[in-house]
Amino acid sequence: MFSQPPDHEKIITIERHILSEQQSHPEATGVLTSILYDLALVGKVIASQTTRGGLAEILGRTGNTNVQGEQVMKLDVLADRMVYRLNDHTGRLAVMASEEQEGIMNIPEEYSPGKYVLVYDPLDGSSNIDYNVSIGTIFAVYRRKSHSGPGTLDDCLQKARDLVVAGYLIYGASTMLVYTSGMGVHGFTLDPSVGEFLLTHSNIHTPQQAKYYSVNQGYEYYWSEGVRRFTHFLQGRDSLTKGLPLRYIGSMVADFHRNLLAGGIFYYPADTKDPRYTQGKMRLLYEAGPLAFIAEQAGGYGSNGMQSILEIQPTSLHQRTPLFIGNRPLVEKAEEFIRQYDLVRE
Ligand code: FBP
Repeated sequence: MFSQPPDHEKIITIERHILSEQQSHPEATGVLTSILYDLALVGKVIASQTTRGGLAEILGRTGNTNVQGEQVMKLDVLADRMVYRLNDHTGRLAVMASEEQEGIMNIPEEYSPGKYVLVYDPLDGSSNIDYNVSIGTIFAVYRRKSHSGPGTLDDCLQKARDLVVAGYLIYGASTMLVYTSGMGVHGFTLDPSVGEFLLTHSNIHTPQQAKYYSVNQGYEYYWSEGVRRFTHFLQGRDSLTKGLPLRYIGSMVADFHRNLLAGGIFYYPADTKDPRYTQGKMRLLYEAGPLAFIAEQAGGYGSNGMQSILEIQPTSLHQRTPLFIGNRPLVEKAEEFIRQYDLVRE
């Protein structure tokens, strides 16, 4: 049974979309277009595995622990290798950095280094892989700062404000690629019948009215007073506002994506439960930074509770940060509670 051929009027591929964007950038060389196309291919390859789940021998752990001190899942390794292999020979990148790798990843000597830098979280939501819950890949592209030769650590440690492209892939009921190159946020859905990502969500803007709040409430006991009081505010406990429903998937990409489209706030504050997370759990470079860049392009805001994530200068590849991201009024409210109840006591 042939599926209804797509309406050719609606067929806007990533390439066509970026080429139309490029028209307003006469200096553009098309390299960024190609990098995004490479990442779309990554998405197709990973999706071809995730959609087959248990059939594809990709579930479960490898038995190893990564630089974050977390159990490494088989899909973490596959996704990490996929992103690197599909990008190491293109001549477009000078260096890469991944959540799964301790240090920077240089371009193999046989290939010439390019002018861009790719940092990425190959598989976000690892704890959900075995339970058929949406997971994702987060990516961010910078221009290199060094002039030539192999890229450096310094090329990777750039503020998210200086990003040229940020995006994520989400492997859920459908596979989507959402990106911004600083000209709005656009979503593409993978059409398995043609094997192409097609534009389905143009110029995404977060609705003014927030619909959900997303946090692992199970950790409330370990939060600061400011964060606890902010959560009570969201719940309407202070009877000043009607409470918001809680929605938490445990895959940040999926929680962020829902709130980006429906309106809401996702936060992962610092907590005293796990000594690793006293500065938050999310990684600044390849989780909080790119999503904050996207949020701002969609009319939202990303903060560490005190300042914009986009303005934080990274000092190490895997540094963590508290994260509050989504509708700007709500994120600013979180900053207000933290300023009022947490900063005073120090
Ligand atoms: P990774 O899976 O990339 O390590 O990301 C961290 C993450 O899984 C987020 O996607 C998610 O929001 C959070 O951790 C869940 O943490 P917790 O289980 O503590 O709520």
